[in-house]
Amino acid sequence: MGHVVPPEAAALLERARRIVVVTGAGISAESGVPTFRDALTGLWQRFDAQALATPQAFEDDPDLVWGWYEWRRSAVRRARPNAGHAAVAAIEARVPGTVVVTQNVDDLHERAGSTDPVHLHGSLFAPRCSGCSRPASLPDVADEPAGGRRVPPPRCAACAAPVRPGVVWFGEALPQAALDRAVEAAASCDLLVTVGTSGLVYPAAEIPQVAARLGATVIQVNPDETPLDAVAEVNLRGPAARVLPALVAAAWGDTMPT
Ligand code: BJW
Ligand code: ZN
Repeated sequence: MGHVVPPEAAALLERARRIVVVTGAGISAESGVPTFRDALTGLWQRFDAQALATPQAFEDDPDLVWGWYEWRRSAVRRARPNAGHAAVAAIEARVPGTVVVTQNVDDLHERAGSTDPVHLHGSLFAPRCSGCSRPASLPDVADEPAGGRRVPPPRCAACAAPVRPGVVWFGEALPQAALDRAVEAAASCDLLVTVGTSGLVYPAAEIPQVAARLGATVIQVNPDETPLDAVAEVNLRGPAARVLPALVAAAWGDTMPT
């Protein structure tokens, strides 16, 4: 695997009975899905992702924002889960009851075999009406051009309002059932592994803090420092697709599917 994991991290995983894995954009980086804070390219290079992911941006320029989501949906469809996603699924298989909580709007955990990941920030694949909230079907599109393009959002079949992405934008509430599941799991786990998140966006960033406060051990996997360094007992600095398989192998031997 090429990555050395400290034996105490492997021992923590091996001993854990209730595990929560919290993931962010970094776990999908090695699948070629840009993280949220990576510079945008193509049509979007002069925009800041933080400014596009708002209800105001969609209201001001729905074609620009819908086009951005179509472009990302197209990129995710072409991407494949990586060894980091597979390692998370291997932890679930090994320790029943493991809860995967993701901030990601891609479906790479599901495609790697995770059973029922909690999506705190929604999904690229579940658009809904911006007026009446009715679920909308996805437009059947060919791959988006590499540079992206403006695309007018489809109209709701029931009320004709524009269809919006089924994701959580800044200033919007997280889906309550997902947040409840995540907080309950964090409050009752003995080990939380946080992977590839900057730990800057709330309330998601609170979940590892809740676990730590209530006595769980936190392991963090991230090549960079984050505010979560402070709550993590072990910081594994490196890319998820290398570190997570090495961690799983160090805990249980080579049980990873290849
Ligand atoms: C690797 C790697 C590799 C790279 N391997 N790692 C408290 C204080 C201050 C502000 C607030 C607060 N509470 C709420 C707020 C406001 C706001 C907020 O948090 N703002 C902050 C910016 C300060 N929060 C909200 O608005 C939330 N809503 C809310 O609070 O509602 C209140 C309310 C209640 C009731 C009624 C109404 C309102 C909503 C937040 C929604 C976030 N949505 C987004 C967009 C989703 C859709 C989309 O994708 O387009 O979610 S923003 C974006 O950030 C996205 C992500 O899920 C989220 C987190 O990002 P993530 O995953 O951490 O990615 P990055 O890019 O930040 O970091 C990548 C990391 O990976 C880095 O650390 C790299 O080092 C690492 N990495 N390669 C491992 N190979
Ligand atoms: Zn509608």
